[in-house]
Amino acid sequence: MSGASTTTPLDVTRLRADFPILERSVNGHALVYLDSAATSQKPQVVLDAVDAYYAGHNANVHRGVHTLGNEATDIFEGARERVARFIDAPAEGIVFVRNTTEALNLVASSFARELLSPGDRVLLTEMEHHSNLVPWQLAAERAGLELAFLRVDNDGRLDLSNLDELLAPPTRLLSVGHQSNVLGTVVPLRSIIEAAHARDVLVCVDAAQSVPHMPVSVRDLGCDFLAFSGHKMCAPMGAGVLWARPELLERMPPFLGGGSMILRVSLERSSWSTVPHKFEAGTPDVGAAAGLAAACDYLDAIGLDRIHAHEQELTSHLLALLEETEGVEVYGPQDLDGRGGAVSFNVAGVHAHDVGTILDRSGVAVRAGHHCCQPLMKRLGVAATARASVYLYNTHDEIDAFGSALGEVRRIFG
Ligand code: C6P
Repeated sequence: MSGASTTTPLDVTRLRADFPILERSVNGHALVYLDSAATSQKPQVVLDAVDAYYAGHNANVHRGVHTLGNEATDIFEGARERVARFIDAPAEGIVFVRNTTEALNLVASSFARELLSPGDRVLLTEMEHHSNLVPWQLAAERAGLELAFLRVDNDGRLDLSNLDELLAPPTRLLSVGHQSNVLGTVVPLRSIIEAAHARDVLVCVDAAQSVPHMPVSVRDLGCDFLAFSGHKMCAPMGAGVLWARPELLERMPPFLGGGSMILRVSLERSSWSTVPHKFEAGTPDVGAAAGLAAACDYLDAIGLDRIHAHEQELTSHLLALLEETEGVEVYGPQDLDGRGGAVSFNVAGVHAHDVGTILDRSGVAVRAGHHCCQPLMKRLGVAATARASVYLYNTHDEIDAFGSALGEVRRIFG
């Protein structure tokens, strides 16, 4: 959790100097990177931490009797403690995985196998990323589960009018995204979790789009599982995190089998190592974990509340600019109430991919497509959207540059 409780504005000019990639140009223009919801850029301190690990300490973990092995283990286990502090959670519940997708597959596969029975219901929402949908479809098929869905209203918010009904038996688990990667909608998790727990329903949170952008406290939320990806919060690709209540991890069977996750192995059967190691089969990505710990230090030193305030200011500017632009439709909440900095839109008569390609000619990077949310695209009645998403290093001027480049799209197709 962030130690800085002040909301003093960020010194973005100074902070941008931390990110070497922001110095480059694209197609003859200064890079305007508005695709951080897909993956964030990395500050030099994170690159240095990965480099320092490989240059000075590289060895396999949890095995060595030698000095390098012990140092690598300390770095890896130190990263676990650091990440736990970042999300204000007990460290023994941190399982290192590759990304959010793997974390959610772990929960769906392992929890469903042992702790759910045929006929049990898992509640999801219409705006989930495929990573929080497909693993549950697979689990439902294997374990005979029923899936149910909270719907999205016309403002792009979750329709919670039938939440109580959907939390009733046979619902056993709710798995929900904290912030939609398409609509930017932030879900009122605290009250949803309270309602779920009142019905003895466990809650799994896909925090891929929230942990990088706002202070998130597991203790405060009271969730049972929380998944996120380091690469969206300034850390390297390959460092993903599942936090789970340790008592649940104790009861869940392993996800993958192999080295590092066992206690004893005979030819016929095996017993498992302690939690969380039971879920970390094989050699982990220690370099990425070192980078993730450095990213936690970096973001906490700035303050997640200040980052959030900065993003809110940019999002407000972005929404106003899109509203002023003729022929543009924005999907999701139209104001800052319950929304973050991922903004999807379409330009009338222009395919989202063409919008993205023309913006790129001006050095502006946005994402275009279904954003791994095909059911949500169906709900919105579109095949694809363009999406601009902001982070701590973006500036007001960059939003203006995006606006000018969007004008070019309208000029070409107008
Ligand atoms: N969204 C985007 O929107 P991975 O790829 O495993 O690190 O993250 C998957 C994932 C899960 N949940 C949400 C809400 C997400 O936004 C994402 C990743 C990216 O551009 C890539 S599709």
